[in-house]
Amino acid sequence: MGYVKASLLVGEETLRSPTCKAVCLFTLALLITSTIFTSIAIPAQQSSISLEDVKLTKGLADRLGPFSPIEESLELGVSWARVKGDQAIIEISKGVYDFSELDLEVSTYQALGGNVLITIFPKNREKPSDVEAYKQFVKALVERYDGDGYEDSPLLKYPVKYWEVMNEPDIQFSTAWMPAMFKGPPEDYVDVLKATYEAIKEADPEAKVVIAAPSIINPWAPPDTLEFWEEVMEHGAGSYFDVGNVHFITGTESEYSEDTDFDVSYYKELLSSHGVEEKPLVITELQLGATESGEEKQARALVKGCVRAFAEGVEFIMYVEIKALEPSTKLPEELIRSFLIDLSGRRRPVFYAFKTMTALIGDFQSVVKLSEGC
Ligand SMILES: [Ca+2]
Repeated sequence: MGYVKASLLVGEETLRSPTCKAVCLFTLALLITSTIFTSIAIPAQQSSISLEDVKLTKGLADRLGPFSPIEESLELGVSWARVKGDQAIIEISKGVYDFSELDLEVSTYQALGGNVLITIFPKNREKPSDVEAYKQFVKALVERYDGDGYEDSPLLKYPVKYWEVMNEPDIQFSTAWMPAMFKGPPEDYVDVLKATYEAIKEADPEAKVVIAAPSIINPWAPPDTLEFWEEVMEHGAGSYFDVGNVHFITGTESEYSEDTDFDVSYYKELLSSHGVEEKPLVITELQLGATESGEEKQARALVKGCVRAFAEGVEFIMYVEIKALEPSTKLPEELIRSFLIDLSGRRRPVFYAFKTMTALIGDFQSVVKLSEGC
């Protein structure tokens, strides 16, 4: 493995946009690894694998997702996939688990070099009435994919080490295209987080527990959204996750600037204001909407925002959707405007910006902020 120290000027160098200012916006030194990727086929029933081994496995040094749809993902050079570990689907009767669908999903991504984060959902998307039974489910789930050779999926190629505890639990209402994410007050979510954390660590002490992200975390967020997360932190959530989590969801280019860090700074303030120690961060949902006239800005903001987020300590970022994966009639206009490939199949500038970014910085090992100007 060799290392190349490179300096990246984010802006006109990357996107060649005629509207970019000629001056430096954000200069970062990136240590880009030139790792020789070798496919490490690990028989599922052999010796245990450490977290460090995972990072050396094919494709796992990459920092971007999603890994779906597969063909476009391979072209874009992304590697992170996010799949559901849903108790309602897996626990077919009390204490009886059917992992067949998830086994296949995980192994498909892994076979192509993808890294997998699994989002855990308790049955009914609420605090379980039987917490111990829920913990047994979580332990069985983690044991299935931890790669320690004990009760592993026979299809497992390398371990799953990142586990997200539900999704945007502050969304407690359903819409035509989106179910309620959680039913219950903030303290109930903390109870789910605690139970999940304890079960995960019992099954695999090396695993990383990722807290659910707020649906919105900025000064424009609805007051009840911010209050939900204030209360989550006040109820001691900080002791029950290893990795913080941010979502940045926008509908048009008017909702973000090219100076964005995808709300990472607001999230850090949320944690620090409640005495939560600094933690690594991930962005499990990024959505940059743009009208046709805003597509250039969308492309620039993607690259600049990703670099700024990485500089703030974000480990990996997953874009919400590369293209429509279901009939567009079901989807809101805001989401459609964020696709890298539009409904006619046209690749928007943001698609090429994404592809260029993964080629240039997809495998960086560390990032250091040198200066910030303009
Ligand atoms: Ca195992």
